[in-house]
Parts: sequence; structure tokens; C-alpha cells
Amino acid sequence: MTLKSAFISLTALVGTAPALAAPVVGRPEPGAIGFQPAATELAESVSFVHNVPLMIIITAITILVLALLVYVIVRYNKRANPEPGTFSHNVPLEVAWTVIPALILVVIAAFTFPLLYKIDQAPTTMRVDGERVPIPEDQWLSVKAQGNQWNWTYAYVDERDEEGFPLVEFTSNPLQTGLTTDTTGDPDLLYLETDYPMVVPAGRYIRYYTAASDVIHSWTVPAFGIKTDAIPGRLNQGWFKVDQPGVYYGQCSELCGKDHAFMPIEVRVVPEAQYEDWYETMKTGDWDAARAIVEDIQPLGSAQVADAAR
Ligand SMILES: [Cu+2]
Repeated sequence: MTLKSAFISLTALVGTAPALAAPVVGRPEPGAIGFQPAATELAESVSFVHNVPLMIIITAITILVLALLVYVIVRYNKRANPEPGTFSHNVPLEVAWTVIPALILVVIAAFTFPLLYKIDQAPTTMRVDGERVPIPEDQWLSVKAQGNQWNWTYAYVDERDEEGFPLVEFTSNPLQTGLTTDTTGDPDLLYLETDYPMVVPAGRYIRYYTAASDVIHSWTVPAFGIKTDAIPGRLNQGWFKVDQPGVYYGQCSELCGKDHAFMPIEVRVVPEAQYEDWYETMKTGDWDAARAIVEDIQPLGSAQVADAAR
């Protein structure tokens, strides 16, 4: 937590923050280190693998190598050891320094392979009242994020017209052009805010597809723990579920040309009713009215909180 976010939490505690302000929960903080706070189960798993097993292993390796170096420097320098040994090769040692690193990789794989599988394969069951039940198809929402030089087009593909075109499809442009003279938007969120953000309901399973119209891009939201290459002519997919409403920011994460740094991803996670409101307004074609609907993010009702927690 940075000083600034500590200050924000503090002002929220004493009640000076406006009641309906959009909670920003996923964004890079100046001076922060480590991952952004996890907003999904996937991001929690990614943070755990990084912070616990990998951190323990890398710390142990670093300490061992440092200790060996210090030992060699002290014990075998020219003064302490004027007559150096003339042997070469030590079979047991060479076998050990080949086999032990291989075993360490196997241990790392035991953590990372299941995680890769979990990220890749959408879940089929969910927990309701402590029991695992199949996820009903209506719990899923499909959104396609198409990368373009240099913005994203979002298509809500579950509902389509007779010709197969999605009823809601729009392009999300950065508010900031990246020029130093451009003072549009919140200076703390430079390059991250968009005109028409992606909007999804809290607590629902989101299946996202991603592709590109020109070069390779990458659809990435750090707080969700997802990063999927958007490739022309190929449809990649992934999934996420966010229980906490808020605004989550990401950026294209594949070098894609001169404005690569200016194709932000803004995802507004809102309660179900607010989402429906936004979606119906988008269908009428009045994008600005729809944008206004998700400007302030409503808090979850108590029933929804219970729902989201399961
Ligand atoms: Cu890109």
C-alpha cells in the first residue's frame, strides 16, 4: 500500500469520500511494488505462487550461491591457498548440479502447471451453500475484445441480430492522446481512462474472447490475473469473475506500434441491475447515456454481497 492509497482509505474511513464515487480498485500506484491487489480467484492464485513457493525457492538459491561465493573467496584466495589443486572433474558433484536444478524445476512445475490449466480452462462448477453444483449457462456472459491499432473494440456476442452482428459493439478509445499538452482526464490515471469502457456485472462468470484486426496485441488486466494475446485470424479465450464492483485498469501488453502505450483497457464492474441498465441503453445506440449510467458505481445490495461471496 502506498502512502497515497493509505490516505484514500483513511479519508474513506472518516466519511469524506462521496458515497457513490466509483471505487478504483485495480490500477498501478506510483511507487508501489509487487502485484496489484487480486480481484479474482485467478489473480489470488497467481499472487500466491509468486509470493510463496517461488519466493522461498529463489531466496534459498540466492543465499546458497552467495554463501558458496563467499566461501570460495575466503578459503581459496591466493594467500589462504597458495598451492591450488590440479584435479579436474568430480562426477558426483556434476551429477548433483544437474539433477538438483532439474528437481527444483519439477517442484516449480507442480505449482505452475495446475495454475496454467486453471487459467486456461473455464470452471464448470461453482460453490453454492458449501456444495459444488454445475454453473448454469445463464451465469456466463461472453464479451469479445478485439485489438486494433490503437484501441479496443468490445462486442457483447450473446445477443445478435438476424445477420449475426452483436447488438452491442463499441470501440473504447483512450481519453488521453499522450501529448504533454493534453490535460484531458484525471492526471493520476494518465493514459488509462477510456471514453466507453468495457462494463461487466459483478459476480457473474465472464468468458472473454480476444483477436486482433491488424497486428498482435494483448488483452491484459493485472488485477484479474489475465493476459491473453490478441492475434489476427485466431480467437483466444479466457475467463474471469469479479465479485467486488469497481474500476479495473489494464493496458495492451504486446508491442504493437507507435501508440502501443495509448491503448488502455478500462473495465467497470457494476452490480447486475446497473449492468442491465447500461446494456439496454447501449442497445438504443446512446453510448453517452450508457456511459453516464456507469459513472458512479452502486454498492452491492446485501443479497448480492452474499451471492458474490459464495
Ligand atoms: Cu496493442
